[in-house]
Amino acid sequence: MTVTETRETNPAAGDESRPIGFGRLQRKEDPRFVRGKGKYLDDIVLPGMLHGAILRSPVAHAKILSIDTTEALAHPKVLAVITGTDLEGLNLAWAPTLSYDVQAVLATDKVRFQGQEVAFVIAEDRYAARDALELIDVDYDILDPVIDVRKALDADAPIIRDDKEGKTDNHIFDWEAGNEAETDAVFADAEVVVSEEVIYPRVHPAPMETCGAIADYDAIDGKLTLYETTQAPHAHRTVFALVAGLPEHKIRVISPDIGGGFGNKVGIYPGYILAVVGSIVTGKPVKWVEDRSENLMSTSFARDYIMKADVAATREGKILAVRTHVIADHGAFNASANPTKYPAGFFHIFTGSYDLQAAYCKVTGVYTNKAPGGVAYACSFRVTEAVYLIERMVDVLAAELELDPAQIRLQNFIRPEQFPYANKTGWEYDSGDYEKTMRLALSRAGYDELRAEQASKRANGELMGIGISFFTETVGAGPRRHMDILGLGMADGAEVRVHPTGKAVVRLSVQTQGQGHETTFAQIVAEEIGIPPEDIEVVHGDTDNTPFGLGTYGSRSTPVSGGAVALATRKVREKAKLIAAAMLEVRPEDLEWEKGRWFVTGDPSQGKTMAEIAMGAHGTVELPDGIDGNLDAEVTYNPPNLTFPYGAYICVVDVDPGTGHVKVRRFIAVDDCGTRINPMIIEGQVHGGLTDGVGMALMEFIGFDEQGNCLGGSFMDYLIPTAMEVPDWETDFTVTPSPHHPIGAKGIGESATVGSPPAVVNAVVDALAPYGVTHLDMPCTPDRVWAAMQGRATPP
Ligand code: MCN
Ligand code: CUN
Repeated sequence: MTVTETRETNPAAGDESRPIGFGRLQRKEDPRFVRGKGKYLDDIVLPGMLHGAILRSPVAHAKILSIDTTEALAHPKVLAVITGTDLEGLNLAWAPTLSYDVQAVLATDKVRFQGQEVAFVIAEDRYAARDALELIDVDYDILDPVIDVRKALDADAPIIRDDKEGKTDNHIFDWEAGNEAETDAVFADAEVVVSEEVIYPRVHPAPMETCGAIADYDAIDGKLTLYETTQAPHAHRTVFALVAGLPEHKIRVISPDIGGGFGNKVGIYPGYILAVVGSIVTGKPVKWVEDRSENLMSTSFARDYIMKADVAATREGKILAVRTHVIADHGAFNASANPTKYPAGFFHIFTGSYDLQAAYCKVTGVYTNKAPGGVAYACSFRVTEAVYLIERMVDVLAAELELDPAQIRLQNFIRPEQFPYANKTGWEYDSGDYEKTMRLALSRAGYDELRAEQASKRANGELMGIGISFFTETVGAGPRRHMDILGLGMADGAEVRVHPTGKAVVRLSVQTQGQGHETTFAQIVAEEIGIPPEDIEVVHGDTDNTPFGLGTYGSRSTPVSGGAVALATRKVREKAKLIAAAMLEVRPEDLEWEKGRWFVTGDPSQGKTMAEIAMGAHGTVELPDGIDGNLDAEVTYNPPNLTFPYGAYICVVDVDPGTGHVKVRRFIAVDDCGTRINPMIIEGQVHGGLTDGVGMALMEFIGFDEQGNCLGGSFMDYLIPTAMEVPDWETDFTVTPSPHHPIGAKGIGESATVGSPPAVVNAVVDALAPYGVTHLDMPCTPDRVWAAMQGRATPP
């Protein structure tokens, strides 16, 4: 059954800071994680299992003249070496991407980025497979690479995708939102216009566990069991069925414990397909697990947007309109994982939290000789880029008008009575009280005292900065009518079963990567039918044992799957009512619900608990017509809209005037994700996301040299933050439930990663105001900060 209408009473209504289902519950999954008993992909060892390793291109752009595998095949422990030519014979050399492009599984004609997959060795052990890579001889004819995205569309730029018939440039798409003419008209009459080029550099999600797969193909019954590090097991199974031509019912995708995904584990990588081919070819299970450099150099990167933006305003600081043109670097294949109709993801929420008269954006996607990807790293489908742009631009405007950055935001917020609010690019924001959240953050920070402290420090030549960011997210894709990936509508299923003794199991289509679903989804069931969370088992990550759904990304698990779980559990509750009525020999209308129990109106002593009803459902009681003999229910939830969580962040930094080193001294984060299920898990999500934000703002960077060598290919060069670089987070919250979500919850998983980078950069720029600095691109490394203080161009 598909449910679209969901306006039921929100259980937290009337007591809006009450969490759901026992609230701050310790995570059910942690006993196994903290004792080292998690079962990750690389922990799985199957009998007779072989190991695969990938030979990768050392150069960014080259013709392949020849590949000689003779010596590798002669290695005593090597069973097979697969090249692109072998895959061509199986029609598998190219695979479709999630953006309707194709991507080389193994290169046949050319290599198009450093780190691209060229050959696959299968050997008895991982060491032998790795050693044999060095025995493969590839003859490359080096071509000029396209590295600078600004030159990718020049007439004389080398053509990267000459595999596509008739392709004569590196252009992928132009996509626009909003109304250009209306926006230009507002600009023409505006008193003040500020402009800036804002770059969100290429970064990488770098999860603790890299990507991998184990394929186990059984030639006798034609069944493929595929263990994968995936955030979306069901979508992967369908794509494998479509790509490899394997019957879908013969494919079982299992996603074991995942050591962090952050969007890195949404796509289907060549290594996964190669493990499958390897298992079919050798008749044995084949494991492939990438190392850190492979992960950083070849799997889905994030961002890489160059955004030229203008803001129109009045002299008093009323923001009237925003427009932007973005050049989006998608790398060598367009493999970004966004809903089909949105090639720039949800970037068109770049109007932010402000009530504008007009807005327009145009995004141009281009190919370069870099790794493919783009939609990853807690981005909520590129809301990261959108929030960074608008929150940086509001500060640019505030500086121009000499207005306080807190004041200018308060002055322009969408007001509570304007919700549901239709913005100028097509979104309907569900609910919000932005001023309340902002004022709470300002008071938690002691904003006025901070400004006073800053003034006295400045008088002493000390550099202190205060940065504000106020973000609105859009998370929880679908509805399916507007949103799909490769034609699969974005909805999610949930199934609840109550066993005869009153213990329950809930099966999900989404997949936790560390977010604590085993706890929070049990809490939703507990809230709805009163069974304690410890009596509820959460099953996920196995397509043979869970209902279909699109998976975990874009912070959609709670907004979509959480809705499915609440509604399925309410179906169980209604079914329980009919069964209880039969057991008590009364009419269902005469029953009333209290948590965990149906009782007779006016006679509370006459009632049945869920456990008694469950036994009744499976027992010998004569059940009413239309009620089958169980206490189970299933729902596919197609959300009517996305949810719009938001937050106010304030960052305080000190900059060393001698070295340009930035120290984050304080960070205040007030989030509103609607009804809160588990406050402790929410805080954990926010702490993690804030750490990401400090990392991106100050350290993380995937750069390339002119030849296309990746300069961020190891943790020696790609710097990620540790406890040393971050302060003690100061978090707080407001609660503005989503009016359309069954429990009023909005997503939280990506909010802090989305919202924090502009707060940090705004703080750094604020600290550098005495030097006349009005903008600085991330990452604000000491050399860049120091160069800005000298009035010099940003070093690369
Ligand atoms: N939650 C809650 N109350 C709410 C909203 C959420 O208690 N109102 C809880 C949820 O039930 C869930 C957690 O917070 O346990 C995150 O929920 P949600 O916002 O629905 O996000 P998802 O579960 O869909 O997680 C995806 C999101 C994304 S897209 C990225 S990227 C990211 C993130 O989560 N990757 C993560 N957080 C991560 N955290 C960890 N540890 N590891 C990752 O890979
Ligand atoms: Cu954009 S990263 Mo999360 O949606 O998996």
